[in-house]
Amino acid sequence: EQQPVTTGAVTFPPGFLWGAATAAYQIEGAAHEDGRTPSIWDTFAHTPGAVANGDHGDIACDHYHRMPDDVALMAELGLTSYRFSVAWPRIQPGGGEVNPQGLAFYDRLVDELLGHGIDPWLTLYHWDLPQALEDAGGWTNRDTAYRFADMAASVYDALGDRVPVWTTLNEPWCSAFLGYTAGVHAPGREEGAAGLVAAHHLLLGHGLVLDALGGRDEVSWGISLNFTVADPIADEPVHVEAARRIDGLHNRFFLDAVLRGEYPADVLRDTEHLGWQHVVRDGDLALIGAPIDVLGVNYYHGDAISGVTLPAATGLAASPGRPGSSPFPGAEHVSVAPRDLPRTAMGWEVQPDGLRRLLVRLQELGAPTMYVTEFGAAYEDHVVDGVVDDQDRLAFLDAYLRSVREAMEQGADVGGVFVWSFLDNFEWAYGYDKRFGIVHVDYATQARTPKSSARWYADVARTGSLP
Ligand code: PNW
Repeated sequence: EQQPVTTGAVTFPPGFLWGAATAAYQIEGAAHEDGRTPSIWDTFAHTPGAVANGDHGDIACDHYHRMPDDVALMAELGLTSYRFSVAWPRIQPGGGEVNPQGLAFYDRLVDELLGHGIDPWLTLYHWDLPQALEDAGGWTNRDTAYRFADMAASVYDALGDRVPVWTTLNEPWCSAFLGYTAGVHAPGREEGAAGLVAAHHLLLGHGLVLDALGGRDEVSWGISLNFTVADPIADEPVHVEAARRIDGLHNRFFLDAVLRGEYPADVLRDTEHLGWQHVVRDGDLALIGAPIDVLGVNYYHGDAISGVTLPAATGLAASPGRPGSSPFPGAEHVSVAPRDLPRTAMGWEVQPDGLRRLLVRLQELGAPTMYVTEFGAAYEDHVVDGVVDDQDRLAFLDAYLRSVREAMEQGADVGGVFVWSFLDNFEWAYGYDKRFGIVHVDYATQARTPKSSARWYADVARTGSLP
């Protein structure tokens, strides 16, 4: 089923969006300023052994202080859109009362973007839950969904007049299953079915926000989900069944809830013995399945799935040092089998055709207009005479974009793409070791240097075509 990736010039339709993405905790720093209090990621990162090298986001890219220069650089690179997230612990430090100084930062950011002709795309939750709310149970506590809707309303009151596109959650699969089941992301809980409970409450939060703020003409609403393309390693029942389980937990659980207001019957059956389903109350799924305007698609790689536990299995839980538990409750026996494909510095397979297949499938499943809200790669960058000539990342982005264009030719309605990431940044459990930026950051000096991929992407954005 893999198709060869095209070569030669490829043109995208007029109006196609060329963006880049970041997230608050990964770039902002200023962890203790203007009323901000710790999030679960501050706590987790400061827990010995949780993050590579003991790295944390106290300073990160110092974007909080360098925001105007960073926006000027985005404009220089010709980005038409910028996807960022707001830090809940700046907006509601204790999870409740609003902190005007925290909101003011995003007010300035939005004005700065608009002043440079860049569309702000705002994500309400990219993983930084106030620690105070985690202390009350975090996403395993239903009340957190209501706190989230409350926070969202405050942000919307302040910025709803200027931000055209809003997404509720970034990658709830990661928040739920890496955070509460595998324990490799904050809050570091390894509690099996807690991931399913957290996933439901995250989705409920999404639904409550749509209920309160959605359905207006002025702005678009959506959610960014992270997908895999799960292929059985061989056409044998044990592997086909395993791939179905991974597809169910990773993709369809979130997709069916959001697009159709139901959880997939097979996933409910596979996880029934875990006793989590009583948290789903009457009416929840109707809220969760409310119409959205855009679907954010985050895609890095697919997975070759084996139903037999492999000794050298890779990739099930992202963490440098700690193996963690399986992030797939009810599918603990499943392994990811390494394929003979090139890999990025994350160890992730370079598999551009997976993105074409994914987008075509999502279209068939009835997705609204899709935006690839994240694609990109970490590579070992080298600064030579002030230049980062990242031909590997450039080739990766080129191949994935060709795949997007092919999907569009095959009927997928895709309105634009966002590279992950604008800047090198705090790569969660991997800390600063892994660099995803099209702009290099020297953390000692905070100097920004656009890599070759950034110059190339600027040309792509300017011409709307791949050379
Ligand atoms: C996404 N996994 O994270 C996030 O949205 C970004 O914040 C992040 O920097 C980027 O992708 C690169 O990792 C993920 O283990 C982290 O499957 C881990 C996984 C998936 C996505």
